Formats: sequence, C-alpha cells, structure tokens
Amino acid sequence: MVDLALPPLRLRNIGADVAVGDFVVADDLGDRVQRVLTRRSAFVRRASFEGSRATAHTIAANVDVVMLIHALTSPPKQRRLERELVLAWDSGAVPVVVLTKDDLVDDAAAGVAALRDVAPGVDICVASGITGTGVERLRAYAADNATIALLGASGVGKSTLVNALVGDSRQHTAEVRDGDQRGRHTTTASELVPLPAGGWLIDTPGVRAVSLWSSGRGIERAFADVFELMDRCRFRDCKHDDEPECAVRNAIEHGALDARRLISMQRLVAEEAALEAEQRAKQKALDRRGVRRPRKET
Ligand SMILES: Nc1nc2c(ncn2[C@@H]2O[C@H](COP(=O)(O)OP(=O)(O)O)[C@@H](O)[C@H]2O)c(=O)[nH]1
Ligand SMILES: [Mg+2]
Ligand SMILES: [Zn+2]
Repeated sequence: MVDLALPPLRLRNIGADVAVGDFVVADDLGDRVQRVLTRRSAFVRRASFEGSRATAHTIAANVDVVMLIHALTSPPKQRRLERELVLAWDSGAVPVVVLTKDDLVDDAAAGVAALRDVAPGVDICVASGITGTGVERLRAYAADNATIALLGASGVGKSTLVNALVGDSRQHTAEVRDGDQRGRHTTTASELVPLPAGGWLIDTPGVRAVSLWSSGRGIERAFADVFELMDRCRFRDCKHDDEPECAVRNAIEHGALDARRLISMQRLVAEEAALEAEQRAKQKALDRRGVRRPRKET
C-alpha cells in the first residue's frame, strides 16, 4: 500500500507497458514495476513514432470519462472528433465533448451545432478555463471519485481546464512569459492530478494524430446513427452505393445524414481492417521467432 500523502514513489519500469492511471505492484525492494494490474479501461492509439508499425501507445489507463477537448476559436474538426470518439468508446470510458475558450467567441452555440451530428448520444459542454464558465458541470463528471482524462490537440486549453477544475494553477499552461518570450510551458508527459473533492484528472500532452488501434465496438458506437440506418437497408450486404431501398442513401438524399459521415465511417472501417491484418502479420512473425504472446491477466 502506498501512502498518498508521501511524495510519489519512483518506480523503475523495465519492459512493462505502463501508462498513466495504471495500478502497479512494485517488487519487494519497491523500486521496480513487477506487475501491471488488469485495466478497467484504456485509451489506446496507434503509436505515431517512426517505425511504429502495429505498435500500441496507451495514452491513459483506468479512465472513467474521456473529455475530448476542442477549442471554439478554431474551425470545428468533425473528422478528428469522429476518430477520437471511436477511440474513446473502444477504451471503455464514457466520452464527453468539451468546447473551450467560450469567452473568446460570440456564438458558442454555432460551435456546438457544428459538432452535434458527429457525436450522437454524447454530451457536449461549453467551457472556459479562464472565466470558469461550464467548469462546475464538468466537475460533476468526477463524482464518485471518477478518473477523467483530458484529450485534445496542443493549445486547446487542457492544462488551463485542469487548473480551473482543481481550482489552482498547478498545471503549466502554454502562456508565453512577458518580456523574454521564453519559458513556454507545455505538458510533455501525462500527469495524474487529484481533485480536491475526490476523483482524478489526467492531463495529456497534445496528441496530433489519432490513429485507431483496437477494434472493439467503437466505430459502431461513434457512428450509431449510420449503423441504425444500415440496419434498415433492404440488403444485408448493402454497400450504400446504388442498391435499391438503401436507407443510408435515402437519408443522405433527404438531408438527414451528411454524406461525409458515411465516407468517414467507411474509411475507419477500412483502417481497422488493415490494422487487424497488420497486427495478425506481426503476431505471426513473432510466433515464428518463438516469442510468446504476452500472457493476459484474468
Ligand atoms: N481566453 C481563453 N484562453 C484560454 C482558455 N483555455 C486556454 N486558453 C489559453 O490557450 C493557451 C493554451 O492553453 P493550454 O491550457 O496550455 O493548452 P493545452 O496545450 O491544451 O494544455 C494558453 O495561452 C491559455 O491561456 C480559455 O478558456 N479562454
Ligand atoms: Mg497542456
Ligand atoms: Zn444501404
């Protein structure tokens, strides 16, 4: 048992895939990770470094709520949000969309409207880490000691929001210091921050690319509207091309579904299929070299 009042214990991590939010068992000397406990959720993307073919990168583990942060000051990024939602649903955590920098725009409602249709069944909150607008509503997601991860591109206001949620300025934000233009503080590693009223926040470094990794039911959840339509196509193997009685095409023609959403969904399904093939090929190569599969905990 680690006393949380003590300074955090530093553990050497040799070979284990450990992410922020993981529970680990230290060895007897208390300086190495011996075991990583089974995760209840994990936000995993495909690693983006060079030569990372078919390598997973766990951004955060044991997360209950994933806040997908976008800034109202930038043009809405529907395609990016769709991907983030697939990863979020695949992670096992509940996604929430947070639109920041409310204080800098006149029409936050337009920003919400632009993303509403690509986030079916997902709460969209408007907030400002500077004025505190909407922060209380976000804090409610930490009830019952939940763990919240904040995800988004660099500069959207994640660290500022962490500070607002904690009620303190513990996270360094990207403010440029007066005068010397130096000391740009940005988040370089994921950090676990306790909330005063219970619960945890995970501030993550800005993630530029959101590539799929796991293939669970994420696409189905993120594109629930499209899947619902697909169920109503006349043919079970409908490609939503020019088949008769295609409910998807019909919805697009009547303006009930944005055609771009169908294209996105199909692209993600193809990406997932290619990924699975790659993962299988990699495992086969490992098997041939006599490397055993990592044992899964039960
Ligand atoms: N006006 C305003 N500025 C914000 C808000 N959130 C973040 N910023 C500013 O945007 C910049 C990037 O914020 P930061 O929290 O470091 O972004 P991060 O990279 O996502 O952690 C900083 O200059 C912040 O002061 C907000 O809600 N309103
Ligand atoms: Mg940051
Ligand atoms: Zn169809």
